[in-house]
Amino acid sequence: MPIDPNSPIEVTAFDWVPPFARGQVRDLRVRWALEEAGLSYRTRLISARERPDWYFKEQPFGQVPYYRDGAVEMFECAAIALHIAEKSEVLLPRTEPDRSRALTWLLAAMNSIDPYVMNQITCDVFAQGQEWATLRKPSQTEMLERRLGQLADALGDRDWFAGVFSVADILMVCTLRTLRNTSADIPQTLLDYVARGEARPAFKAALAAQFADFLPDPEGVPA
Ligand SMILES: N[C@@H](CCC(=O)N[C@@H](CS)C(=O)NCC(=O)O)C(=O)O
Repeated sequence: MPIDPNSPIEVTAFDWVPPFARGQVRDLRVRWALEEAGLSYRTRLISARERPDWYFKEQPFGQVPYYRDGAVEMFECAAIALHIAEKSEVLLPRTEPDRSRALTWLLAAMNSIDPYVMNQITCDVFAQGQEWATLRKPSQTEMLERRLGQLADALGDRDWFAGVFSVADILMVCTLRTLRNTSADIPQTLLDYVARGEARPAFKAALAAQFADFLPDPEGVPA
């Protein structure tokens, strides 16, 4: 679904991030949900380096994504994705038990997997080389890899966590693919799962749209 400057749906994203973060910023999850639901949207771009004061009145932490749709104003990518999912059966099954499975796995992605992934990224990328991160990393990696093994077992031979593709997979795939920037060992079942998500036309369109919104890297590194 193309970006439409007249769409009532507005997504706030950053106009620039360093090359390693491109394709990982969390507005991707919202864009992907909108693409799956067949809803057009427009973007409002803000600077990550000089975040305007007024923005903190909308998103208290100054983070992206932020979402507006008529009277609806939201932050937190999972809440926004769920709001979009309510508009489309493609994202949230209308019947049980698939619906409750989708909700369960959506929250599992954010509460049971994302914290371990973010801690790993902190050790491997943001705090790389710092003494505390070097000391923390072995036990952090062990905990993460144990959890990834359990997650792979839970998925088993299914394609998607709720049985059918759902909003839960958007959050889970996006969370897992950020591990590419880390040293964690990811079970093949989950690598295949991430590849299935990334092969969806809606994911590809969302990724291309996020890249298209970035200013060129000032150091000339290709995006
Ligand atoms: N819990 C928030 C986290 C949002 C978040 O971490 N956004 C990042 C970009 S992926 C950000 O804005 N980082 C800049 C900052 O934290 O100051 C969500 O899931 O939407």
